[in-house]
Amino acid sequence: MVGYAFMGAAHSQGWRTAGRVFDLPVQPVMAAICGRDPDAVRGAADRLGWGAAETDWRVLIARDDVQLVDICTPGDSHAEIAIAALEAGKHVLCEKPLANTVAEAEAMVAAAERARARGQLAMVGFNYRRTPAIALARRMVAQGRLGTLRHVRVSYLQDWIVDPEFPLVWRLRKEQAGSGALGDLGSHIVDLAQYLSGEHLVGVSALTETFVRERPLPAGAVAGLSASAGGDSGGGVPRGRVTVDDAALFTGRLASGALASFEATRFAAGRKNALSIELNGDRGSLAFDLERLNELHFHDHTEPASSAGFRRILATEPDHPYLEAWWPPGHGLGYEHTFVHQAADAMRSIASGALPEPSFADGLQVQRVLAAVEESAEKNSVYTPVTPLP
Ligand code: 4PW
Repeated sequence: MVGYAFMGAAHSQGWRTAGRVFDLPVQPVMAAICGRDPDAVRGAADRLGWGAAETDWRVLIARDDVQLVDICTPGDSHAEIAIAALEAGKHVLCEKPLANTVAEAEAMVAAAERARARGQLAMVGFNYRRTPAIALARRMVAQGRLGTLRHVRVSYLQDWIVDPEFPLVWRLRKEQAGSGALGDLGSHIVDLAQYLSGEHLVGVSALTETFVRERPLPAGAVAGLSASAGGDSGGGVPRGRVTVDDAALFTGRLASGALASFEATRFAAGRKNALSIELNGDRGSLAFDLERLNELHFHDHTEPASSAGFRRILATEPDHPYLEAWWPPGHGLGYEHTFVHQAADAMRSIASGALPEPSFADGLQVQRVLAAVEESAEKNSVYTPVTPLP
């Protein structure tokens, strides 16, 4: 693994647990973790359960005992590490968004295709697909339970930078993160809208905004979604420019003609990690809220109106996705389990040789949607086509 902050810890949890819960055809072994600070990475290795610590990712991917490289760094290093690892014959799992630009994502897909011919995995970490209720919703859409899809309505709301004095962490710098709420949160909801509908977006119309344009510089290295500002004893806190969006709102058209709406923001005071989805078809609707992630709401529009209505499905039955290996019905799962399922799915794809879902090509397609959103927003919401995959 490269990186050991929030996502590194979440992925480590997945690698540690997957083989103990699921009956996997191949077992993950946590060989080595990499970060630049020798003491910090040694501490992370001990804390997270890795066998060795490295300070140079090139050395990490050259190790004979490393067969898969899990990239949990900010987006500016995804392409370089992923391409080098694939070319060194390693399988790769890369955190989302796949890259910071479409060009980088295209180069990663080209490397993934070459590697696929050699039997290597290249998978992107859209972990929320692995929430049992979301995977169940996908199954129900594919079974035709919603009929012809008309609407997809998704939002992903957080509030950790509402305070204008929250420091300028890497997620607020374009050169590291690529974009702001759009790439960090919007990439998830674009992926989910496309995964659940089984369709690609063909065009978008967007607004983005940066509400707070300058922030104090952080006190030191920052992990997770909290941080404190630095400063000196005399001259106050040095400040820097926010170079990403704070919020992105957009509408889109799916290939079938269904309409989709998206909202991604870090300024929704009181909303911590509120990812909600609703799909409406001519035979029914589905609704999901990550803050109640064991539940899926379904309305069957073919039932008599007198008794029809949304009903709550508790997605904890053994025949629901991923639930065969967990607890008895009603004993729900949480955020971290999505990473366990991701690790298990990666192991299964490696063993079967099946194209992983989501693949690097899926990651590139999302990247193209994000680029179209940025282009549309620059042109004051002009409808902008999404470049299709070949
Ligand atoms: O899943 C989310 C991420 O993609 C996390 O809750 C935080 O917000 C970290 O980055 C995004």
